[in-house]
Amino acid sequence: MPTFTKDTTLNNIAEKVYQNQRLSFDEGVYLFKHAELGFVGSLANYIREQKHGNYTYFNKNFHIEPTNICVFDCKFCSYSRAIRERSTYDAWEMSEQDIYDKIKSYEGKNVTEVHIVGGVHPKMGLHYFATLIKNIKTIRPDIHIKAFTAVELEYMCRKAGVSYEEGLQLLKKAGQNSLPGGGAEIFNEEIRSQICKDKCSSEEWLQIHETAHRLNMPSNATILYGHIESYEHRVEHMERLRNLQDQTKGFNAFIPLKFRNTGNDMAHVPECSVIEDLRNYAISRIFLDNFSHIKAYWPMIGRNIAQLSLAFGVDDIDGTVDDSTKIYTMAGAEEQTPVMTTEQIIELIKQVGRNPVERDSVYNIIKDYGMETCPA
Ligand code: V47
Ligand code: SF4
Repeated sequence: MPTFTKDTTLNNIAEKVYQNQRLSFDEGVYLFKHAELGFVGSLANYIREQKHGNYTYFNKNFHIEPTNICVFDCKFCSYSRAIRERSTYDAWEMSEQDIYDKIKSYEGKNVTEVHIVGGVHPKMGLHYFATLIKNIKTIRPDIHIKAFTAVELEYMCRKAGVSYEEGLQLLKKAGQNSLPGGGAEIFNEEIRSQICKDKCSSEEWLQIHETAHRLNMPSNATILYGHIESYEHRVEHMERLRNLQDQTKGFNAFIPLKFRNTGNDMAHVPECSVIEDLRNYAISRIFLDNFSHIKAYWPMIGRNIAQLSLAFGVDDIDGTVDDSTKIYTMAGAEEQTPVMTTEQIIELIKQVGRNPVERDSVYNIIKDYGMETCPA
């Protein structure tokens, strides 16, 4: 077994990784507190290549954000507007027809997924969204609909007076296929009460994902990191996800989201460094042994760091995205026009010596692009 460092605890952790053994909470925290980027990077890359070789996944998708009107007031959110601000220039509410027109604008284009999330609008409820999903599926029967964070779902179900199971069953019957990973933020309730106090609790977030998995609706999971949380909070968050994944196996990907501080009530909190972003990807890859995929969301982190992340445990960079709306751009994300053509995404992956693979929303391979034109 190679020795990486003089630190015996780190060497023991490395040995566990090479023997496919699960790390404990304390070991996860130890990595965050004591391991350098090179150390965690090489362990994460080992796991990534064990699981996926050189494959780097992406899909052809686009986003719809029906509204940024929101009943909640998360301190880190740059994009939501209260209902009383609905007539201000930067608030929007798409009509049903706007949404159908957007779906129709992709006619003849071989996108495979639409990602629908937005603010939690007081007037757009469960039955409204069930009809919307049903009509989208009529217009575009082949498309995979990944929609509604657990935060939106908790509110919809509560307002409609139905259980999570009843609400999700209705949406599934209408044509919703899976759930995105948003709204998880940081599960620790003390931190949650400081950054997003009104919205669904960590327990509710986990219950909704557990219910979805039971109904055969897979989902993703996120973490919002790099603000006022501690390393213990990050590991606690991942441990709770790892426990649920042991039970359900319903999570596809884990998506770390870097806190961005432009235009929100946490603008005084500095953003973390690129080194910390990469360490966070790597430690996620090492700790979440039962998650198949770690995703770098390139519109948020930028194309260059997304490329770098592929050497630090990441195997998925989301998709072509075509996001004309604003959740990240308003928070200061790298990409002001988050859209890449398939050719650009393939080039981005090949440039760093990885093998681009187009996938569908549940990671069936659609096309393997090989590695024939590798970088200089
Ligand atoms: O939950 C909001 C985050 C999330 C900020 O499942 C911010 O494939 C950083 O979850 N700085 C929603 N992050 C988006 C999301 C997502 C994105 C891409 C793919 C998938 C998927 C899911 O956006 C929110 C919140 O954590 N967010 N504001 C901010 N200032
Ligand atoms: Fe609303 Fe989501 Fe923004 Fe929170 S993060 S205020 S729930 S849109």
